[in-house]
Amino acid sequence: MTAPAQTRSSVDLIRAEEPVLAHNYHPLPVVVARAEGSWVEDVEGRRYLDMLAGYSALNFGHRHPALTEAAHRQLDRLTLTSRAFHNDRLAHFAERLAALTGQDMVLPMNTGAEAVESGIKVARKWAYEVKGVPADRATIVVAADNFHGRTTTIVSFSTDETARAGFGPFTPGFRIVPYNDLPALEAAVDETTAAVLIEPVQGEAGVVIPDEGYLAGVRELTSRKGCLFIADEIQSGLGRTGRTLAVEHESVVPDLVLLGKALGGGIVPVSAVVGRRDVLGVLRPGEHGSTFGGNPLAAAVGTAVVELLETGEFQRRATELGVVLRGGLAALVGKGVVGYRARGLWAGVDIDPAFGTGREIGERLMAEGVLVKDTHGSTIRLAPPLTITADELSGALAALEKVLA
Ligand code: IF1
Repeated sequence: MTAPAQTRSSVDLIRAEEPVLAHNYHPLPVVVARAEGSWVEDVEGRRYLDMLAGYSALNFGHRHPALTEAAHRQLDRLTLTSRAFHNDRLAHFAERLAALTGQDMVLPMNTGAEAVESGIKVARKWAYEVKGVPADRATIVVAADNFHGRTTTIVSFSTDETARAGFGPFTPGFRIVPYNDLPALEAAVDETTAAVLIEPVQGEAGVVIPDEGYLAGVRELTSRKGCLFIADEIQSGLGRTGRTLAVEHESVVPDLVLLGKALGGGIVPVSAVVGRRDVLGVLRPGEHGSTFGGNPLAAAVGTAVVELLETGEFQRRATELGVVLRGGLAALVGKGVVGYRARGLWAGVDIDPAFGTGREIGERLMAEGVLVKDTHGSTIRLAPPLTITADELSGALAALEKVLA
């Protein structure tokens, strides 16, 4: 922790943002200056338990020593080559990530939205070249209440008016069906369908977990109808739900898996499409790419992330601490909590509106030294680092009980 002391106060820094920073967020009024593990510290030295963990980008906590060490070591050797040349870190990263996810090939990108865009492009190309869909007729079936990112194409198939309104014209070629509804999916998939793209757990929608059998049903349906199953595991993957991938809860292997967030260890943006050779193999030189995708710093950090997940320790922690989380939330039902959905160390908690909006609960929790994020009015999202201790988690649940009392 050698950063120079910040000389401006939190209030000053928040005020300074207003005229110079685009207003596309409404953050809690905390200005973080340093962090370690599950804890962040603001410019005045107040400490907060981080129960959001960068929307799961910080699954291994802030500045996990194995990850910062990998980054430091790589910073001193090589940071960027572009894909015009090979770099000596990329093969190893791709091998280890493919092995971890049970897939053949990796397409490295940077952000989650880029992984989604890449998955869409690969699926369309596969539809034309392999499936034989007539040119420019490919469709992709998605779920209502999805969240896959912010690009123009991705918001084209969002059902959230705030995310969409004012950003048209939109990209055609998407069909939207209700989530967790296999008959609706069956009706929407036809001979033009390149892929079904879904989140195994819908994060932004409020940690919506489909019925048992849905993911296996999507796999069966897509295989039978001859289209791809693309799982967006950008938020649900890499340990969060107690498995490496959330689809493992139903022993499902998608054709393409989209990864991001935690793949960069909370240090650099790293995303990837991982998938079968006969699908990702449709890409040839010049057809897709990225200046930064697969850069050696990203590959070094990504490899260190894969190594952490190979131990199984974080998946186990998510499962075990998930029991603590669900127990604590169950005890609050009827005492300000209307209901909750949880899988692993990840929960959407519906607050009784009589007790305050999600935002107000977030502000009150902040005063108690706990940081969370609200979604859709009266729901708060809990997704602490998988490194959190049972005591820290119990402390956060006690703080929630206190602010609801
Ligand atoms: C924001 C939520 C989390 C994602 C899934 C792709 C992406 C995301 C399943 C795109 C990104 C983010 C981005 C952030 C808020 C956020 C979010 F509230 F919308 F649901 F995490 F909880 N697929 N999720 O969840 O990844 O391009 O951002 O790297 O946009 O404000 P990205």
